[in-house]
Amino acid sequence: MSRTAAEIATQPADWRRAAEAAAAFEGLPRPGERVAVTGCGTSWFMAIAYAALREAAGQGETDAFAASEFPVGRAYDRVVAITRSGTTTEVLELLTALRGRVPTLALTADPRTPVAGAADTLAVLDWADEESVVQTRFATTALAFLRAGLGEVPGVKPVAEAAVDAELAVTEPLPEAVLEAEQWTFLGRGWAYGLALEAGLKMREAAGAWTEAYPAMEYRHGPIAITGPGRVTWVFGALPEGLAGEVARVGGTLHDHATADPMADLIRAQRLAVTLAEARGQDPDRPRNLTRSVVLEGRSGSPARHL
Ligand code: F1P
Repeated sequence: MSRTAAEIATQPADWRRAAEAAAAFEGLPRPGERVAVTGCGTSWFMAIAYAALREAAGQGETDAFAASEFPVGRAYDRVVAITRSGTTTEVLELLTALRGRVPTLALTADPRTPVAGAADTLAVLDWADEESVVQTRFATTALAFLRAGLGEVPGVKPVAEAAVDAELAVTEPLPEAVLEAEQWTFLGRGWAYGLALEAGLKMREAAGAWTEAYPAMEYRHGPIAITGPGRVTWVFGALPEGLAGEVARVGGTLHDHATADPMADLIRAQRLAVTLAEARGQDPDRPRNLTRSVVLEGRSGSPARHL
């Protein structure tokens, strides 16, 4: 078994621990604060999911930005950064720029990294750190931590229930038609949109697969043109009315697990990415052209140092 597959399998326990940690942690955004959440790659997509969840919880306006595109001139009460490695240049530069102007909280797997000095407050989720280059359990555990910190969110299961769904998602066989497809489009509404983005990235990172990801209601506005026989449309969370019929009309395969927590369904997409990588003769632990973290040197066109 690859290290990536082994790390994917620990997520139910990782999320339970995240919920306990969140209950004891003081530095989370407070209800009513105007918050921005940030990160790069997978961490940015978790930021997008959390921002939508926090607004759904009625806890205040919450924006999400890729760290490289963060509007530093805007007024926020708190900025939350997610970085597994603690070394990503864009995140560190942003935290440095915000120092003394906005209180910052960083979630990381490794407190012995520069992020410890760059953020005002640190949440260390080291039990979810990964040997794998592509992120799976750290990302969902960071989201579980933030999600648990929101308390009750209307229409969204508590993290403990999501962990029960995750138990099934780590073991249940993946449908043949999904495994054998040549293309996958991931969709979601609300916070599940961030998870759709992450599913698409995971498949690209681990398996070099052709994936697309959209807000579910945007799918009919063009992207459905991609769907057809041998191609999958995968919906996280609630299935929009009429969508199943439209996917069937164009000959696509629909995957939806509307009753399962969307974060648990992301585990299925992570497993699909690993299975596909192996089927294509790639090593999921050594993804093509990728490294654990991207550190930019010099900052003006000079090459990146991949850690
Ligand atoms: C962010 C990240 C990863 C991505 C890639 C490069 O890392 O963009 O999500 O998979 O390997 O780094 P981090 O800031 O969360 O450590």
